[in-house]
Amino acid sequence: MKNIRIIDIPKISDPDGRGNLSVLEKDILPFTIKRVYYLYDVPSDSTRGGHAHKDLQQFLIALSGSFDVVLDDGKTRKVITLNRPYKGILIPSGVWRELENFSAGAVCLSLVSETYDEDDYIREYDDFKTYVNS
Ligand code: T46
Repeated sequence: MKNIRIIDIPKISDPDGRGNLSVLEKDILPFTIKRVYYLYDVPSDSTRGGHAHKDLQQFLIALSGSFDVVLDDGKTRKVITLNRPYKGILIPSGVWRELENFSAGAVCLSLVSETYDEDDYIREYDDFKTYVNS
């Protein structure tokens, strides 16, 4: 499948039992972060996403709870469950994504390579198939 990667985020466990700290520094992601947003209070029967991006690259982390990320590059479809705050998924441009099965209290942090631009979205699956096959 297209260059989708799970990336481990360095985790620093406190030696005195004060919990964990994870940090994303430059060079972990292959893009400069231009925007950050997060999804929360998503009902368990709701789906987010349901589109692809022409240029935007994205890194998703389940900061809390869990959810499934359905990924489709026009040829193959796969599902990755995110449920750890020290692992994220890198989604390149040109990949259809749907986020579903949100657990109670799930928070999805999204770090992205572009500012918001509705023209970068492909929101119809048939248009996506045409786009990837052209
Ligand atoms: C993605 C998934 C994981 C803004 O005004 N600015 C923003 O930066 C964003 C992301 C959205 N919006 C507006 C546009 C819509 O009126 O917020 C509304 C909901 O956006 P959307 O339907 O695109 O939300 P999701 O959760 O389906 O998709 C979002 C991102 O748009 C998308 O890039 O990959 O989260």
